[in-house]
Amino acid sequence: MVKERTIPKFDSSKVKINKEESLMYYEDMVLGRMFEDKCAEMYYRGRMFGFVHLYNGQEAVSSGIIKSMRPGEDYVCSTYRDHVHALSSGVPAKEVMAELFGKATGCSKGRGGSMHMFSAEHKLLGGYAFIGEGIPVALGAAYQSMYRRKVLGETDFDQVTACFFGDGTTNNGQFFECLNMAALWKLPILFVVENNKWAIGMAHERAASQTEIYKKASVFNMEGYEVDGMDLLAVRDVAQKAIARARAGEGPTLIETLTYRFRGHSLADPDELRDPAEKEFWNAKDPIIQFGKYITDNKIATREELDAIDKKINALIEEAVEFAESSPEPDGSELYRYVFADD
Ligand SMILES: Cc1ncc(C[n+]2csc(CCOP(=O)(O)OP(=O)(O)O)c2C)c(N)n1
Ligand SMILES: [Mg+2]
Repeated sequence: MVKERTIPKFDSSKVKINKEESLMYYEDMVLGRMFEDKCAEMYYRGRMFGFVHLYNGQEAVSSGIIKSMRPGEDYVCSTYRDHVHALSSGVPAKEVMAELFGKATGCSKGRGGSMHMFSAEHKLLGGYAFIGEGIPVALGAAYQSMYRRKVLGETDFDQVTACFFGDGTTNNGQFFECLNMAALWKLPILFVVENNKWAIGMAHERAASQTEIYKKASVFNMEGYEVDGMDLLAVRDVAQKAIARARAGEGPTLIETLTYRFRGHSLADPDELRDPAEKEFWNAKDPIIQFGKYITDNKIATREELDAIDKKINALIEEAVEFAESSPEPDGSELYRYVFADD
């Protein structure tokens, strides 16, 4: 029997969520899952190249945080595990898929690939391949929100930034420096740690002197929460609180989500290090199955309605692949375009 860190089960009996909202979260998680399953298939068929890091298992974190924000207005900053954050941010699946195929129609015009999804329109600040690299970028976005409101007097400017990164990244310097500045200047930012227990093949408890990451908030006089990252409603609850605090000018929040990636670190990882009992423990917490059960048990919607969503998303992903396959490669003559903002 594996010993896993657990926290008390979130009490969903007091949650207020209507049908439309429930199905919106469910659909977003299904989109993330099916998109990634299709990526694996396309990668192994040789349609995409380079490193591809999938998000299977962690969907409740992306959907619970991003879908609780204001789409297209609030900022999102990601890592190399960025496809699903891009989808939750509203970047169309076909543009994410085309980016993975390196096509000109991709959201980064085929220049970025898997680890560099970007969309100015959807306020996606990018995926970053160096761990911790996105944290100062997100901090800058939050700083400009504060500056516009407090210094330039744009009083109704209440944009919030969500910055995602992994457990391993919290041992890097940027994490500490940026938490300090965010707390000092009361910036409207959510630092969302996706603690999936592993940094490639390094177990979190072997790398961190304090394994409960949310506790690191206290030394910066910041709010810190631990939350069941496999429970959509628990993540949504903590996100709503942190977003409200940020909008009210009350400053940043560190949210440690306890989650798990169902696949290896990247599609090049044979995933032989992790104990099968550990995988089994976390597989049983599948966030989509859990939330689907909540919806049907509470008679919010029927299984048939959920199946219809699954079918719709499946068709959308097939279309995304067709779009990516039939899109042109970036033109060689345009190699130097989009290097500077003016382009
Ligand atoms: C600055 C830097 N050092 C090392 C690496 C190599 N590297 C790639 S992923 C990774 C592990 C990160 O683990 P974690 O932050 O837990 O994120 P996860 O992959 O689990 O989502 C490392 C060390 C890197 N990308 N950037
Ligand atoms: Mg990790």
